[in-house]
Amino acid sequence: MTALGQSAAGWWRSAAIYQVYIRSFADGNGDGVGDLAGIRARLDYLAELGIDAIWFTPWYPSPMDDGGYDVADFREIDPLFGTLAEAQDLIATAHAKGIRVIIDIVPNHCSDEHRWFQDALAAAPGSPERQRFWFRPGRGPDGSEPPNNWKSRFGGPAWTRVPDGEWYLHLYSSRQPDFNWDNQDIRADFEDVLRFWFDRGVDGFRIDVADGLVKDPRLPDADPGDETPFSDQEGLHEIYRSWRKIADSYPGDRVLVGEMWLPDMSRAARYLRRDELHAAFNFDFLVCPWDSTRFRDVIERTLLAHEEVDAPAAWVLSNHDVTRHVTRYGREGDTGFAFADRLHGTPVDLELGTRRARAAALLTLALPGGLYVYQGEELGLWEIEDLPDELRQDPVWTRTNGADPGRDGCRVPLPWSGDTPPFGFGTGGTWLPQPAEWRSSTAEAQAVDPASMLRLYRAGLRLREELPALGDGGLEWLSLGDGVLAFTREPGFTFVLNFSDTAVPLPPHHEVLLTSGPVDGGLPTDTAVWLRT
Ligand code: TEU
Repeated sequence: MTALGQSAAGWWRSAAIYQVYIRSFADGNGDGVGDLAGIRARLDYLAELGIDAIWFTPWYPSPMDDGGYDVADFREIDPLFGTLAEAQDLIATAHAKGIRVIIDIVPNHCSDEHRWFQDALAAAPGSPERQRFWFRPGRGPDGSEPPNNWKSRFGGPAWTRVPDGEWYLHLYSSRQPDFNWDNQDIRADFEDVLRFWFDRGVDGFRIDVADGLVKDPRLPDADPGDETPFSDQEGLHEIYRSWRKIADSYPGDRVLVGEMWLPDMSRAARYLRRDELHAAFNFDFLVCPWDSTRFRDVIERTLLAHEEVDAPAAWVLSNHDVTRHVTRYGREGDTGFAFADRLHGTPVDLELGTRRARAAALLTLALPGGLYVYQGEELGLWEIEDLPDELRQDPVWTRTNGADPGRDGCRVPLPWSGDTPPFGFGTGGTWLPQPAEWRSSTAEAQAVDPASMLRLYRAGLRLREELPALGDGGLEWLSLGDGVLAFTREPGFTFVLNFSDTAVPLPPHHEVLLTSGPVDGGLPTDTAVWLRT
């Protein structure tokens, strides 16, 4: 493949995509917040890492109530991050280095500072301006109760009342009003936003809350945990079919990736039919506890569901919403993931978590399909659970009155170099404090340490490019005993991960290609190996 060459099957079917959470990646102007200039200066690091594409979390103008997922203007760049000219330059520079660019689009809601919401507030109940959102009268004799019982995913009610007595719906913070997708203005505007960015060279979109745009128009009460009136509604498919037509009308394989936390994988796969989205994150894999049977089950179910619609799986271990997996895997007992309280405060064995994270990285890189790497996972960063409360910025923290610590702990600015904070993040401070222990986690320190997480990711990504067996395709399970997850891929590749308590012998092979930890004779507990067979 040339720099941005198209493989016959579509680059996205096997892509390794690196998630840049802009505020925390690299700071180019010394204000303590990551920005486009910082990213531009670090593109060579990403090229050397060996990823195929970058996904940028929202870079649009925003009051940053939800880290930019509260968008005030979908066609501009927030001055905190840079300018539209810089964004275009960044896209072009990434392309020149053989890296594609995916950006976040947030169609479920906007910021309360978006012009359309401001217009809606200024307009009267029943006006066309209000119909772009979900404004409703309240319940109870004086309308002082919300129109229904829906809860915000950040805690508290999903409704907020405005001075004239109406309420508006927000599935996230009260500063993120939900759009009404039955309204033609919304549909037309988002189609135009897609074109705006495709025209500027982006290779695709990661669609935020992709399952949530369409609501049951009756807005019925829902039982706790039942999201059916506002998730996975049939009307969504028509929206994504029209988006797919737009993507397909551009040259060079533009892609749509859905962010959907759906309980039923076969329902999620329906969005991946030929004329809808190209891919969707596999969150069942992310939440899977550290157990060989559970992993095998989720991998099998994923591959089956995706095969039915001929879509590639998209494996993911971490993102900016969940506890970093070094920490999750370092917990005794439940290493899965629950949003409820993030198991905050549960003791963590970072050495154990790191060993498992290394094995999980080799698993993810070896599976059929594409994968996502969340910035910092290649450095083996762990969740920062002891941030001072007064510095926490995630609305989850305030809206749950501290019951849920929120997501700031996985968003701490990256350590690049040096022995003390800000560890080369920028010339100023950092918007969240970095721990002193990150001294040995910097990209600089890890680049020269052959045993580091960074070197493991680099080696794995490079081999994944080179070995025809990896990326898109299928796998055959191999039975190597209880607690051992093993499979082969053609031609000539075997993967083994030992979840059991005792070392296991390696199956017959020609060559050990890569291991997540020391292997002498047998494969130790929580260790993975790639074999040429
Ligand atoms: O997240 C969607 C979502 O519902 C969860 O991942 C959410 O973060 C979690 O329930 C909170 O506890 C997406 C984005 O990834 C997230 O960062 C945004 O906050 C959210 O949408 C709203 O735009």
